[in-house]
Amino acid sequence: MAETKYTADNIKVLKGLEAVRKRPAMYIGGTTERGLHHLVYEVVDNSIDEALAGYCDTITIVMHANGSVSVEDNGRGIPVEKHGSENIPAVQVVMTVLHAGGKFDDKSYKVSGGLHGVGVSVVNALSKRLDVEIYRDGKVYHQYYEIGVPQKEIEVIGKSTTTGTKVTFIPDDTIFETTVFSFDYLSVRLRELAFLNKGIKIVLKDEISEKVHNFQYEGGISSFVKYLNENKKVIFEDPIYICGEKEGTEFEVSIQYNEGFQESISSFANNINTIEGGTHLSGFKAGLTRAINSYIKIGNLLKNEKVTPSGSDIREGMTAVISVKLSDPQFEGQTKTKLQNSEIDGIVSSIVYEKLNEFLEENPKVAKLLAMKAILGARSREAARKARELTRRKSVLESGSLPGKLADCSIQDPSQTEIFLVEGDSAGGSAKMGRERTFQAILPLWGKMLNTEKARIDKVLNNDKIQPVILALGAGIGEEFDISKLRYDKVIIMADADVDGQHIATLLLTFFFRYMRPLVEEGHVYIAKPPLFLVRKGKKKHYVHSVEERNKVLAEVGSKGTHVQRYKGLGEMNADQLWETTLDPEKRILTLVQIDDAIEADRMFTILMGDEVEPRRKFIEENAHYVDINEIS
Ligand code: 0RA
Repeated sequence: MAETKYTADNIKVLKGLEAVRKRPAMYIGGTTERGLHHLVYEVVDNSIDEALAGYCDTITIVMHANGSVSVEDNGRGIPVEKHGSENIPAVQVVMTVLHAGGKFDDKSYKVSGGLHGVGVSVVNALSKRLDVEIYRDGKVYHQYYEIGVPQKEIEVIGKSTTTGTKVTFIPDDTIFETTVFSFDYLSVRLRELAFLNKGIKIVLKDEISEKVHNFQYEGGISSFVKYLNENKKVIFEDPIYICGEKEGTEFEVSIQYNEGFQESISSFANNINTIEGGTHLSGFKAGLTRAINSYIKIGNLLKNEKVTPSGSDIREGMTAVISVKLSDPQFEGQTKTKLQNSEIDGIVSSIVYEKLNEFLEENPKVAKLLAMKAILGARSREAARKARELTRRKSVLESGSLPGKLADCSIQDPSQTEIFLVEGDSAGGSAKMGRERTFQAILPLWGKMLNTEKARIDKVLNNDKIQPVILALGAGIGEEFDISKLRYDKVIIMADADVDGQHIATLLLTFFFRYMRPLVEEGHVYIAKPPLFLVRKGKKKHYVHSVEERNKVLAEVGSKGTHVQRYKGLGEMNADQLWETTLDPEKRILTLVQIDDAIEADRMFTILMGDEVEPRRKFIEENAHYVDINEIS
């Protein structure tokens, strides 16, 4: 851009982009895989805004073979004429000025604002190269940038019969830890966006694998709820759908109940998944509790029952998606995903109360079901409370008692210690002998582990397989789970690599996810990976963890005089071998259990542990990466 004069504005622009490159985490949350994918969402958000303004119905995202990604929409096209008093095309302002986004179109609020709404200029600043093509006024316009800086003036490169915008960018590999996009990662969020913005067609294509996903849901968030409940037995077929508008805030919710006991509410504000909840969530809960309880009262359904349903009784077995769109969202909390706007609480609770009352009046069958379920929930809560009191008396906190089978470690400082949950008594015995007892504790598990997906909390608390785990960890469960009381830093599941072992591992993970979620979210849960084979040649021993690795080692050492032993289970290893392969921090392989996306993980556990068998088989065949397992040593 030899022609450009460095006006004060230009310098400001360069300063802005420089700030983004210096501290990318401030703008996109980080430079890991998550931050990388955030770039795509940022560009897509602009197209979603164009769609919500009513000008666009299709967004196509393509992962190209050269590692770039393009996002194309059929909206009006970003304006190309000179912007305001500045001598720069509007599109260049959008691409280079922080937060310029849709600012010159203030008729509608920018729904994608907030967490993601940093603007496409941030994507530009963090891209090795970004190309924008605009289809408008019968022409195709083009301009490109390198690390945010325009490389030429915008120019007309052809004719067009349509309108729209296409942004293609290739992330800067000096900024990001990885620049490889994941189809599955993108797919989860794009599907979510299609649910949240009913009718919009979102297409995701991968040029390399030739995979294509098409998302378009005329049912919007009701389709979302059905998707989440896909493999659960629902107690009524059509989700309840409620929406309303008040003081410029739009709110909608879809509710369906299943035969389970979990409460699962996914909340969104301006399309952002508010993991930490906030005022829209509290407003929804308040409105729901009030509506159901007033229905129960008016119908005198409680008769002479002593307990009144609480909010959580009413939400037992409920799957819901709530979505609010507001003009000036404020976020707080650790991950800035908690909606803060105080006015939203009252707005949402009054919409929900009013509209749910109408629904209950018009749908007496479903209304009765919900009321009865709530009353039943209240009764079992009472039972659970009694059970808990019993357990608490027995618990570590009060009596200091630890489970009989636990071989505890001697160090007291929980940040230094680990506990192995070991499948089977014989492996448990070897582990007890082979461990380093100062910091490693062993708890053998035996028999049939309870499927906590299908049990109420009182049953979980009293289960003789689960109770030792709760007592050993020492941090309680459910709403009373307190991670600061955790007795070990690492909780390591050690099971055989066969189907039974995987089943036990999954049951334990389900239990942790449902009843000790912070344990998983804060990265305390690991899976030990015992070797599958021992390849021995002379005195040299190689423990290997897969068939491929075995073949590689065999090729390296040569087959003559080589002996291969296959381990069928942990029980076949003696104490020394167990130490060498699976316990020794220097040599073992541990996989950290990580939750990338709580909504998808929730669905996954439902499928893995829920009622229906066929979807589970299909799911395991297809994928299981939402509890993403990253290998660390
Ligand atoms: C402001 C005004 C107009 C279009 C857009 C923004 C726009 C931005 C993006 C970003 C991605 N796709 C987009 N599509 C449109 C149009 C103003 C007019 O034509 O009157």
